[in-house]
Amino acid sequence: MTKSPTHPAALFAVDGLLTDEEREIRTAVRRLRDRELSPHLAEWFEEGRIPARDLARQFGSLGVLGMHLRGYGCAGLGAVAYGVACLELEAADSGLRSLVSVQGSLAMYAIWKYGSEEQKQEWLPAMATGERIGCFGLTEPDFGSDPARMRTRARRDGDDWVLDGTKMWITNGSVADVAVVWAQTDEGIRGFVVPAGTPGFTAHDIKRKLSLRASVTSELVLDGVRLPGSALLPGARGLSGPLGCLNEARFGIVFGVMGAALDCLETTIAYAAEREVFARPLASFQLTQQKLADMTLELGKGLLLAIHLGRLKEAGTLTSEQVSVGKLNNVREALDIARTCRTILGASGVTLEYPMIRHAANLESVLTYEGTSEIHTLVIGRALSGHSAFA
Ligand code: TGC
Ligand code: FAD
Repeated sequence: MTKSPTHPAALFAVDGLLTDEEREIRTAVRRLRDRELSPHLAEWFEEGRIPARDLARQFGSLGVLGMHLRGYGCAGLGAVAYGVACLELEAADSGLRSLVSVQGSLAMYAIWKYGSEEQKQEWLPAMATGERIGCFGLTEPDFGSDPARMRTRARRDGDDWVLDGTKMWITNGSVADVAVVWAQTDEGIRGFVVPAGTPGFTAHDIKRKLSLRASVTSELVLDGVRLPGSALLPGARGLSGPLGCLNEARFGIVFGVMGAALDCLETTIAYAAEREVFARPLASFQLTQQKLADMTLELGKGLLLAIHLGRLKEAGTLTSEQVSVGKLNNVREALDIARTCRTILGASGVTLEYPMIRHAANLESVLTYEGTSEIHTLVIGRALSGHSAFA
């Protein structure tokens, strides 16, 4: 006997946990995804190139750039609404969600949270519309997990600052109009707003990536970059400045990766219903059903965790350790789901005709950036044991 299939998210009644406004945002982002993004995803990934400016303007028109920030042209929406938008974007491609995360949660957030009124007025409205693109330079060639040891240095020269150093693996780097750059100073780590045209500032694309191909990743070189005193972010002192921004972006990833997982699972369920092996639908075999059931459990738990963390964020009680719990769990499970879905498609699963190998390849970067899985494990371990494994 056959029954009509149930959608995986329906088993967890996730829809009922969202407000009408959050569902409307989901519909709007999904519409853009279906019409403007999905037809091009395989091509952008294969070519390793995206129309970043056009995309930024489209995301700006939709209102998702800095949508969780208040004022300066931003919508001031809740954390779950932002999360739902990340989920829908990452169901398209992690690289496109990254463009939005880096713009809104890293570059815009840094200026919004730590910037002067003048910096906010100058940059945020144009970044919210996507007219201007931002990047966030924390990682260096020798210091990724341990940014406290960064070598980039800013020294005072009269009223000016002069920056020297190299930042590596910077999303949106070579298409950015503005870079938020973190540097050592005599008073500890400070942040700077660096307009892309400043003499001594150059950005080069990193080539031959096999993950996050639909995303611009660059090296930033700062060679005697002279900035006025007004380029300093006055509100950020020490490593807590950049780490505060990372919390925002990591939160978006908790939701986002569930979008990649859901896209894989939906595609796989449809494929397994159609594909016949041994003269029966692939979906009718117990081993396939076990994979589908196990993946649905992890997807549902991940969605519930994301919404729970979102409600905590809206209540103002979310801790950075709780964000680590969400980032570690949901990225790990999404990657596992993408790989398992790939097996169900057999050889077809290794092509760009289907999304799983693309999502799986992308999720390898997501596992590493915004704090590797090992770093989040150690953050949780520190919370549980009281002992820091970093010191
Ligand atoms: P630690 O001694 O633990 O902390 C130094 C200061 O920072 C504060 N702090 C935080 N503040 C806000 N949010 C957090 N998550 C925080 N974690 C720590 C802490 O309270 C302290 O403040 P204060 O005032 O006492 O000075 O620092 P540590 O040197 O031991 O390092 C801790 C560790 C390893 C967890 C941290 O360095 C870390 O998270 N490393 C990972 C680096 C990372 O995630 N980089 C990401 C770069 S950006 C990116 O990848 C973008 S990808 C594109 C996309 O998002 O789509
Ligand atoms: P390392 O820090 O060298 O780590 C190597 C390995 O050692 C990892 O497995 C790590 O988990 C492990 N390790 C490190 N410390 C410990 C420890 N204490 N105990 C046990 N194991 C440990 N950065 C930005 O600043 N801005 C961006 O926009 C940005 N975008 C990115 C886009 C992409 C596509 C990628 C891949 C990266 C991006 N990054 C960005 C950089 C990213 O944040 C770093 O790659 C990440 O923080 C890890 O640093 P690393 O690559 O230097 O690895």
